[in-house]
Amino acid sequence: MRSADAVVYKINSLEDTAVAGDGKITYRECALALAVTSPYNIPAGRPRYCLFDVAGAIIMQAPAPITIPKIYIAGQTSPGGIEFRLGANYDPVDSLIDTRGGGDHMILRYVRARLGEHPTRISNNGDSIRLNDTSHQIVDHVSAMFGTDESLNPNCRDCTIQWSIIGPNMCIGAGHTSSLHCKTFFINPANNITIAHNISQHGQFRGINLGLGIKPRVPGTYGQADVFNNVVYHFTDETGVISNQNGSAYVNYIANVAFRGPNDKPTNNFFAAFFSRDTVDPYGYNIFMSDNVTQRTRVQGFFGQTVSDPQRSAAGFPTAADETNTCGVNAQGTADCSVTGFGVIQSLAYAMVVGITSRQYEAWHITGPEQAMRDALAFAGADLCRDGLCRDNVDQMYIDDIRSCDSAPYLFENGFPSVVSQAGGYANITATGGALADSDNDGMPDSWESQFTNTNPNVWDANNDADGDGYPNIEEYLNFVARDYERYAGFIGSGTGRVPAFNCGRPMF
Ligand SMILES: [Ca+2]
Ligand SMILES: [Ca+2]
Ligand SMILES: [Ca+2]
Ligand SMILES: [Ca+2]
Repeated sequence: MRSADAVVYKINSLEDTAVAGDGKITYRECALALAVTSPYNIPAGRPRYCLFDVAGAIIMQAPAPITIPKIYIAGQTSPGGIEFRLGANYDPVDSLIDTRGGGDHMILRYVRARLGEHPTRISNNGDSIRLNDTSHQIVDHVSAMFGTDESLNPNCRDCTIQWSIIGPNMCIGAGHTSSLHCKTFFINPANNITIAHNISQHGQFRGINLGLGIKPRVPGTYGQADVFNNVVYHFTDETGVISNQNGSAYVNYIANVAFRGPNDKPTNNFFAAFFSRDTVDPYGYNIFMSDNVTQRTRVQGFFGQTVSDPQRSAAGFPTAADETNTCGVNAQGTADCSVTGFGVIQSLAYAMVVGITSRQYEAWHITGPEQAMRDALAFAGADLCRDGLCRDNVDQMYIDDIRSCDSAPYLFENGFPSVVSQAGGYANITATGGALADSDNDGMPDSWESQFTNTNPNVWDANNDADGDGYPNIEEYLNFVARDYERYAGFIGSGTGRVPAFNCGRPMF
């Protein structure tokens, strides 16, 4: 994030209030970049770091749209963890964490955003997290659940969604205008987006629903997404969709795992489905697909399999789509209808959007699908706090549920949930300690600053970068707390533990 005039909010209260001189520093004050005068002065309108000296639920009572750019919400600093929820006075209902027009450059790490039902406050905007027409967004190790519109709804450019747990929604009579709205992860529109190592789970539609481009759309628009090493579990109708509603779609779909759950149906349910509405959408597709394990596809050697299964196409066309109008792309990124249908898919060359001429990742970033599932089950979600690992009861229950294929506990036995209490409840968070001594209020504890010659525990030096590596001192600290030095690259390929049998033992579609 790095900015010479950034400020540090050391959030010391779980309340959703904003009073400059009350001695409480709140999430709302940090999100909105408001002035604080006590216990120390913070000027308004600045790039900012939101650190947490408290643990527990922040119950939002009104929208807190992030419209001032540059914010690093550092859940890893909490002694026990932070969970955002919807408050009883929040009316009309909107999202919990929300960057919108202007709120560019956000890093959001290690928090839970769990909206919950609002049956008497009808709203179409009940997203746990929404990235709303913003750029340069990182969502890392977040648990985004219990939304009534979507649990995670990115509309962004140059953004990454990784190591997060997405869904389930609150689905039936939970407050959306539709009595059944169980649409979990909707990326629309987006460009230059990476979606990796996430778990998206338990819904009807929008397991991973990609609409690339821009809105309102213009001629010649296109967008790229790299979707790899994700786990998608239990979507009844729409496990994955790639649409061309907002532009031509360049997508690399690599080594993901999509399994059947207790209630699903093969009709229209593909990973991924191509959704193209005839000539309404004059855009094309360039899709690279490789090594995905889906409800219809096995990859030889994975999930204990030593021989090839009868394999069918992972991708398909829902009945509402027009296969003959699903076209390829030309060099300018517009539709080329000399190629149609499954011809838009290939497994030989990466899909690279116009202007990109070489791949921009290292091979070790991507594992095979079985290890990808093991890694996501081991590390996804808000699993780290200041004082150590802290995966909460909710994330743990859902991880156990996938590992065991619904045997313990058997979620969604009676269909999709209406209230949080049917879906595992909220987090039980216990603080593991209080604020660490930080004499100069720059967010870096005395004990940490004292270890280094480049930081001074008695001088406010959060934005300095004496070692010249591009990361200001405060980010060196935040990344230290997140243990990026051992975890960031070390996650990939190192996950252990049980993975379920192919398709959770259910027959191939
Ligand atoms: Ca205050
Ligand atoms: Ca300090
Ligand atoms: Ca200092
Ligand atoms: Ca540095």
